[in-house]
Amino acid sequence: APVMMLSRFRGALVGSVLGDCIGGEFEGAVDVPLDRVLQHLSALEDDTRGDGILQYSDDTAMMRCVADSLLTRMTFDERDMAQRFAKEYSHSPGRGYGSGVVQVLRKLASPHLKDVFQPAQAQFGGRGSFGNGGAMRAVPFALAFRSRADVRKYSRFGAMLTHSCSLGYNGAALQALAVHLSLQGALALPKDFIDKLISEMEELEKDETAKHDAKALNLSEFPYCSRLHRVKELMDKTSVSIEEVISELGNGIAALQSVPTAIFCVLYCLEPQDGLPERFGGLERTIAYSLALGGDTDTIACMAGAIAGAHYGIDSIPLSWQVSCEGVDEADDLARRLYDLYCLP
Ligand code: 8NA
Ligand code: MG
Ligand code: MG
Repeated sequence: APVMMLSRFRGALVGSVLGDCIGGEFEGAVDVPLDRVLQHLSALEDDTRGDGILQYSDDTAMMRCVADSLLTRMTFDERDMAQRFAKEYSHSPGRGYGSGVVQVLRKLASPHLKDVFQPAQAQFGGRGSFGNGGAMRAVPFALAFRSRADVRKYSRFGAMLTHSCSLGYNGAALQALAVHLSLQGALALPKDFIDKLISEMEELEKDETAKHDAKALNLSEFPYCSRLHRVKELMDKTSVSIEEVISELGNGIAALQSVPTAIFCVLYCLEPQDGLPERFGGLERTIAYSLALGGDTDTIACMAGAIAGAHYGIDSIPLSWQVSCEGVDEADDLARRLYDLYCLP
């Protein structure tokens, strides 16, 4: 049966929260044996375990601010969104925020701030953050806006509130565009899906600022395009090792080292893979595989979970996983309300 749009919306936000909560277990780990991942996942099915629910981190906390702001303002309002980030941080500072972004979040709390984009621009000696913090919270932009141009434009502005380096905000656009395409069923043709993302990123990376930022970081021009081409090469291989994925695509906290990686996880797990249980559906495979890469596991699983959830829909997500994670019901409610907004004429 075709996956209905509302199911895709719910799958996207719930998949994102699950990736964050379930992936938190291995955040920062260098080596994550698949055995340990599968153990962690089977513990979710055991309702006698009694060690409480898995908590969400900054990824979900900020995603909720983005969704709440878009729903309340019914469009992108940078001041409203900035205030929600600041308020959320001051209310729960212990959610595992990146070490740089907390300075921005403190400055955004000031009622005297004139330009809400300014604190982000002052980061890292004026170069701005290239972390994946803009990308990890970008999903609601794909659910709120119907046109691809709007998804692209507003996901970048939304990221610029904390990430002014083009590698940071273009990573957010890539994540939002991947979810946008997945919602439309584009993962049915994986090669087309990646080609569409490459042509989107060509547009964004031919910009002078993007070229300047890439050069300043010693990267070649069109850094996202070149990673996406590597994703394509890996898709063509008959077998791909974890080491290869990490060395070709990365698993770090930089957006460049995690957004293309998350996209690869989804594409690789469209089909059953050795080492992953046969009873797993595509979304379960995607989250399991994201964790096995190690590194920034909560954020990579969060981004991959959103893209996969938009493809497979809410019914592909085991209930035992959903009840094991904090914030799932709230994410489901946000998804339903974003769907109503999306459907407005
Ligand atoms: P951020 O903006 O603080 O960036 C993250 C880190 O990237 C910074 O702390 C720097 O180390 C580095 N960085 C970014 N830009 C530059 C630059 N221009 N020059 C030099 N270094 C730079 O925070 P963010 O929101 O992007 O971070 C997102 C990640 O942080 C997510 O993975 C999230 O889960 C969280 N995180 C938390 C922990 C933890 O221990 N709690 C660990 C990893 C990641
Ligand atoms: Mg996190
Ligand atoms: Mg993380």
